[in-house]
Amino acid sequence: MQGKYKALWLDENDNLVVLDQRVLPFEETTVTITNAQETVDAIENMTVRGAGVIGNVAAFGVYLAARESAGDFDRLEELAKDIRESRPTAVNLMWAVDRMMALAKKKQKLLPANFLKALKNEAILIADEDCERSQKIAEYGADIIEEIMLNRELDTFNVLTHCNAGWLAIVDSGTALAPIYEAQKRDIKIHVWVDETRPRNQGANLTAWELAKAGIEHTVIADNTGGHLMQQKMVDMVITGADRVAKSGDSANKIGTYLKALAAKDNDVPFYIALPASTFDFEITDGVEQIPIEIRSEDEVKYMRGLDKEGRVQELQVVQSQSSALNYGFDVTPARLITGLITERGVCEASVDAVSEMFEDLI
Ligand code: RUB
Repeated sequence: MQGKYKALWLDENDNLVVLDQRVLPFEETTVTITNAQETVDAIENMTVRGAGVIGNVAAFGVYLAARESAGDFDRLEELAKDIRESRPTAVNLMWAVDRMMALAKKKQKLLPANFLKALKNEAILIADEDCERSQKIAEYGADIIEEIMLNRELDTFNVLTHCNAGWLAIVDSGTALAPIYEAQKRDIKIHVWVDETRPRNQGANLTAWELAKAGIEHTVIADNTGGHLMQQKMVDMVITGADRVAKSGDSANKIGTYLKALAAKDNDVPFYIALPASTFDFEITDGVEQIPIEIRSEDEVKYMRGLDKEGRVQELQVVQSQSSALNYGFDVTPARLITGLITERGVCEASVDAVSEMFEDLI
């Protein structure tokens, strides 16, 4: 079923095909995106999610928007703006749209066919670069795992992760899961504690699915379990992805990440964020104050989807109708709780000085 990348690819008509992440792990189906509005819908309704892949879909979305606006540059700018605003927290979305539109501006005098080709190639280049970044993150992260194993003479390495930051979230092996895939390649005995990640269960539904496919040992836990496991010395490292990271290292990630970082600090468990440079927002230094946090529909808290005993996918209401619910999508983990940032350029301390030094050319 899959094409060039595992989570998304172009079909023979140059439409974008994506794995439908809303129905995994119970169904493996795809959705075909043919224009800007369908791009916006797929990002908003979380057919695709995860900071990196949102950026890739947005980049291809700008290409589709250019095709649709047929030489009308003002129209293209409007459509690109709609795509850019489809979700507020993951900064890869804005980064990818801005990069595509910067190219579009430069190339707008080209013949229509050449203009489209340039945009398509740029979207492919972004995805190709993400694959390379992901592989670098894999290697730097696996080095840390190896080092901790050696120092502590561990037989099995236990990692805890929150949400999904695997190849469904960034092509083609993820951020937080990339070092885990690399550790498997290096024959390290690894076991993953998978936070279920309410309300949308990206851990239980997506991370567990990815790990099972790769044959990596894992156990799904209720979100509140991590602290207890850390007290019992059952977690050697926490790694998560991120949706936006300030210049200080303050990191926004799926709601609940902050609580894991607090528990990790209290128990001396190393807590790492894995991210490509495109997830930094160098414009801001105070993540808690400045990163916009998405508030999603209360229905995501009030309803849950799963298989019934007959094997049919059902959605069940789990909160009485009279109660309201509040659904913040993300929280911010302050830099002081983060052991290090695993990036494609190496492992960086979570501080303004270290980030500014490593990414000087991008700031
Ligand atoms: C996704 C989420 C992921 C990061 C990691 O939230 O918080 O942990 O996006 O992504 P949602 P990446 O499911 O609401 O999009 O792998 O790009 O670091």
